[in-house]
This record gives sequence, structure tokens and C-alpha cells, in this order.
Amino acid sequence: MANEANGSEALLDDLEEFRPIGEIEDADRRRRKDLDRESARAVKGGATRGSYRKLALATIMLATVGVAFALLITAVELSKDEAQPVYDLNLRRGSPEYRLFLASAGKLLPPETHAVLSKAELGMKGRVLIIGDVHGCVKEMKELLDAAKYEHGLDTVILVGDLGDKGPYPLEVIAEARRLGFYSVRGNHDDKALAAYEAFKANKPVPAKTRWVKEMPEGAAEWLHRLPFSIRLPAYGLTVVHAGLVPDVALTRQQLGDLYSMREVVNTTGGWRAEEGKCDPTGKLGPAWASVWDGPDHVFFGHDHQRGLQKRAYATGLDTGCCYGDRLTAAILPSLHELQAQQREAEPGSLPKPLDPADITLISVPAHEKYYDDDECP
Ligand SMILES: [Mn+2]
Repeated sequence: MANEANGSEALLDDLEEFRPIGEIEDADRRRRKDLDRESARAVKGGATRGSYRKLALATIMLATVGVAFALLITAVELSKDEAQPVYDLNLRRGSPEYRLFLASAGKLLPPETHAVLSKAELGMKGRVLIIGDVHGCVKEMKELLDAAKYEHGLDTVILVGDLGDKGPYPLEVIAEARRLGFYSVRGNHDDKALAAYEAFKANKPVPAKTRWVKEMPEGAAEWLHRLPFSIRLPAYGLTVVHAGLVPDVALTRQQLGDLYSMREVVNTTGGWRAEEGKCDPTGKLGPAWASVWDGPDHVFFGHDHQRGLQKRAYATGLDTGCCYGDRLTAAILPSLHELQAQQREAEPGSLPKPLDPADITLISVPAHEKYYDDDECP
């Protein structure tokens, strides 16, 4: 009702510019009489112009709802005939397609999104080696393992993801990781590789940068598909993700897309919000997430070669841009046996403490050459 009155006022305002005041007042009086008669009839419950209008409106609304429902049913029926949705190769974070992708569990998501490595799986005597973004640099990966005196069957190796793209030997990196029983989290490029593989299988175009997936054995694709978004080692108080975590948000409540794409966080009234922060190494949008991460787990991650090695109190960034001609870096952690011996010496009978940054040894090897140019940032 208020709207109707405002509407009339607006109409009168317009007319006032063109008609003499007397005429306007006459018209206004007539209009008010009409309205009075109409409302009097409405109170009596008789059929009025107003109630006809309401009836017509209700009919139109009912018809609209009916048509919408029919369209929905048709859409559902049509979608049943369509093949399984294939990855959208250009997913923008936050886009409806992206949300659909994250929601389409089963085919596209790994069977286990957040993996845990127990003490039994790690063993007491082997060390833990966490390696930064390899991006097809298989020669450097082997040299890094040699430099770390890696012992197969004893040490546990965890890759931070982004095994292929950019560098020269993506398939060899995956083959070597599978052969040696490495663990890895899923990086954004592993996801792109899977998407490209799905597209290739469906006879759809594959982006030039990801053509290598055409040679990928099915077992390798399945291995990539199974990579979880995070790996936790409770015995060490550490978590490995490809890109980052939003502070103050439980692991299981984190957006999976953030885990492999974020670099920075923006402070909002509702808490921190993840930002991809691509080409923003000076943090104009917000600080590097790792600089504000305050545990409890120590997080090892990659994905941010522009910032390079990050040594924070509760996080270590390991992407030192090997494919860009820089270095490949690993963090080495002592065996649980050794850690426990140290802790017993320090505080007899105490509970296991969080990972001490002093227990992290960093090691790196130089890239043989610059395999890829960072042409994506100005
Ligand atoms: Mn990445």
C-alpha cells in the first residue's frame, strides 16, 4: 500500500511541472473520492477493482510457479541424459562452476580429502623429508634425495604437490614418486593435469601446457586422483598442504580450493578470508597466510615461489622456484626415535611438544636450467 501511495505522489510530482495547480487539486480530489469508494466497498467484502487485481496477480503468480516447476523438471530430466560432467579447464575460484566442481565428490575429488599418517606408517627410525614444488624437475629431485642421503624403505617422503607442468619431466616425476612410495598432496597443477586427462579421455581439447597428460598411464592418473588435499602427521604435530590454510578455521571446515590456491589472507569482520594473491608477493591484498598462522600444527607448503623460502614460527614455505631456474628445497625432520630421545633429555616425562623449528633442517639443490619463464605476472 505504501508503494502505491508513493507511486501516485511521484506521478503528481511529474504532472505539477506541466499543469496549473487548480487542475492538479481537482484531479487529486477526484482520485481521493475514487479511492474512498473503493476502500468502502472492499471493507464490505464486495468484488472491487482492487480485489480483481489481487485475484489476477495471484493467478499470474501461480502460473509463474507452475511454469518454473515444469522447467525445473525438464532440466532435471535433460541432465539425466548428459554424460558425467568433465572438469572445466578454466575454473575461477569462487565461480559457480568451481563450487560445482568442489561439490561433485566421487569422480573428481580424491577418496580421502584429509589423510593422516600414523606412527606405525612412519616407523620410529626413518626421517621425514618434505619436498617443495617439483614441477617436472626430476633430475633435481633425484639430486635432492641424494643430498639428503635418502634411505628407501626407511625415510618417508612427502611432496607438497605440483608434480608436473612447467618443467621438462612431469611423467618421470610421477613415475619416480610412485616407484619409491612417496606421499603427496594435491596441488593446483595436479588438479589441472587431472582435468586435462579427463578432457583428453573425452576427446576434448587439452591446453598446450598440459599436453604431457596424453602420455600419462592410467595408473598414474589414478594415483594423481587419489592425492589428498592435506596430510597430517600427528606424531610430529605437522600438516602438509599445497598452498595454505586459513587461520582459526578447523581443517575439515577449510575450503578445499583454498588449500591448493591461497597465498594470502584478508582480515574481515568474519575472520580471515583466503586470497589467491597471485602476483602479489609484497602482500598488497593482505599478509602471507603463513605469517599469521599460529598453529597448533606446523604447516609445510609450496605454491608461492615469488616469496620463496618462508621460515615462520608455525609454517615453512618450500617453493623455491626450481622450474624457474632457482632451487629445489626439502625440509628434513629427525626420526621419531630421535625426537623422543631429545624430548626425554629436555623434560623427562613431559608430553610431546609441538614441532620445534630448530628440528627442521633445510636442504636445497640448484636447478640445472631455467625451464619456465614466469610470464604470468607483470
Ligand atoms: Mn601451485
